[in-house]
Amino acid sequence: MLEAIAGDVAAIAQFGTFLEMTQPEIFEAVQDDALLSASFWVNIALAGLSILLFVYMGRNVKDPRAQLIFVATLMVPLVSISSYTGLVSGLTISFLEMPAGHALAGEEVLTMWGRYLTWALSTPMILLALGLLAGSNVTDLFTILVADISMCVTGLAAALTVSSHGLRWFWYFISCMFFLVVLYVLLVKWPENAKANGTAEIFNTLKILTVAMWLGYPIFWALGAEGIAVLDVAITSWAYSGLDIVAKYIFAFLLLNWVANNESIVADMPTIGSGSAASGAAPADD
Ligand code: RET
Repeated sequence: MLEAIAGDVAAIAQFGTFLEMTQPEIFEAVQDDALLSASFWVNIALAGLSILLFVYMGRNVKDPRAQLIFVATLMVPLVSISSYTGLVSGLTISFLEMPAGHALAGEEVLTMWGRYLTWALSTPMILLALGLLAGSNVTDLFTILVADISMCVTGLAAALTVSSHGLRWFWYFISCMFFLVVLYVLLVKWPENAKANGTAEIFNTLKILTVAMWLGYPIFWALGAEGIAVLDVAITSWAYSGLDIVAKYIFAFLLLNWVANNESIVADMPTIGSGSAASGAAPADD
């Protein structure tokens, strides 16, 4: 009986690390830091404008595959506006006490865990759109999507682990391994498909943009307050927000602009799941 109570107390104490500050207090802390809150509001505004622009750009798109690229890509600013609303309201931010061994050990560090959570929704949409553009087969598409979601969820675990400094970095390492799988499909598998399907030029532009931007996220995680803490929270947040602007809105604009102007190329590509998309040898069957 006593053991059970002691267990409950320990569980509440552990949970307390996440709940020490109330949501209104976190909201106030964000508002008081003009640089930090600007890094959120700028993205809310850009995501809103992007949603309107992309809906307008897609108004005449008729082919189902091109429409699917539009829907997947439109999800990116839709997830983004929700993600940043979560951050700015304090809902998806916590102050976590860093474990021994961390540069800020014992201090309460503002952790924007909502970012990592919502990346698990937005990044698969980016990759789905790219896979459709390249003409991926089902295996590569499934592989990249599960690796990507796993990368985001293990990145979330790295940020939320406060029991051990070593385990924070172990989660980070696991996340990087998943990231390597994502990079492999993007850099090795899909360029072959895109070449066979006549979308190589736009695919390669978007591939370079994506790889260059995505590499920035683990670098800033490692340099920011969650990692070795050489960058403060507001600067790290701006770094993520800046990467987001290019990796999401500029990426999406380039992709959708191309699809809207080249709908027939997309329409003539082999259907995903036809089995031979990887070789590019299959005739269009839709
Ligand atoms: C983390 C930390 C752990 C190691 C790695 C990471 C990679 C994150 C990436 C995020 C991309 C986000 C995008 C969001 C758009 O909405 C989680 C930072 C590898 C690549 C493009």
